[in-house]
Amino acid sequence: MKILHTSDWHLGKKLHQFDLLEDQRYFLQWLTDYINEQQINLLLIAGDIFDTAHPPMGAQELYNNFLAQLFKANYPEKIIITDGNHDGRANMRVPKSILKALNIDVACQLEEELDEHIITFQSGDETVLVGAIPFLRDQDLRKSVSDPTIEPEVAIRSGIETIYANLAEKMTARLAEAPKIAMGHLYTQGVKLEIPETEEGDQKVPDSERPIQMGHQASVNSSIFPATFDYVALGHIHLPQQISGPTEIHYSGAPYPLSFAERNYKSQCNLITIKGQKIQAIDKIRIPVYRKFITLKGTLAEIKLKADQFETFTAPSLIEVKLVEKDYDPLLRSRFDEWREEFHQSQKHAIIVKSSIVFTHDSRDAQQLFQKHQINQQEFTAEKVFQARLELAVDLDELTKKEVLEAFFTLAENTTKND
Ligand SMILES: [Mn+2]
Repeated sequence: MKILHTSDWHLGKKLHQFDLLEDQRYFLQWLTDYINEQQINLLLIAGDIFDTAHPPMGAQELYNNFLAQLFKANYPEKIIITDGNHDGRANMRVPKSILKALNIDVACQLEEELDEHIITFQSGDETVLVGAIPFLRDQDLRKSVSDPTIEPEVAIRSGIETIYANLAEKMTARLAEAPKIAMGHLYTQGVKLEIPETEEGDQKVPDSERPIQMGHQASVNSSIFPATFDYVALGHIHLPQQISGPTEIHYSGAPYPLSFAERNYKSQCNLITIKGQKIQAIDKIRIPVYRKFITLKGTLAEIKLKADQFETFTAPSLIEVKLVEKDYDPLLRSRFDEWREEFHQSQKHAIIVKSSIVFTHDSRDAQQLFQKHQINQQEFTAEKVFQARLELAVDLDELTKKEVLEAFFTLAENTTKND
């Protein structure tokens, strides 16, 4: 039996007003072809199919056409979907009964009986059990811990742990000898949010990405997934990776970059092959690159030189420009805009979708202000300024500050800067 694990499609996502729908269409076409060529029996999607609770029409159409296309084909025989923190529950719930008739199971909220989350899937003479747990929201978890003196994060963690422990027990009771797969959409401790190397030598994913990926949920220790599970199919983290723990715990990662910070991720799906009641192999299946995401940093003169040097993939590359000039120049923005206009008219292989300007020797009054708040001017970003201001807010407690900051990061991510 062949099982494919994917997650975090974020259909409907825009990158600084640039619609990624074509990137998503390209991936779904590849996925449809791959599933049928390889005769995949079961497809697992571990949350965040959509980017928002109310995705644009184009994204919904793309998703519906994808499901319809798969339904007409022989493979997969079944699809199991869990809800992520970005998916709106109502949106996922409405078609649940229709999807069920098409052999598509959707877990969009925690049911009273955990048994309802266990799906028995049979293909030929092989059977697997899948425990499909959606993104667990605070209200799902608060029920299980009634002691008000317990810290919310501790209560959430122990709530999640209890759910997976009970799920393992119930799956064993259902069919002890069958291979067992647990699904989830959550943040696990020890997860890597960093990429090994980038073109500019940046080693880290910017801080701004962390709170978004973590959501409002406490992170769990990988030890909450007992060895009863043969494989844990996770979503929520966009960098594909295996988590060390009692069993095979994997994030499939997002199938394409969703921000410039993710430009060097190598996107994949995980292929799980089961033979004779056991997992025989877990393979990383590379997803073809539709386009390159490129960050260019330097003076306007340097950017102009660099901008003409990329190879073309299936679609034009998307470029983020970080202009860094020494001395303050009030005309730089208009000079850059002019050149960008020319650049877009003169070629078809790249599109500049984001830009920012930093003056390292800026001597205007702003300098004093930012020095006072200990912001290094080279790191002068809206996020840093907001963070510094928030630190001065004596009337807010730490938890509120954390929540306000997360909300700001989410807004900042969705807002076009300097355009
Ligand atoms: Mn998520």
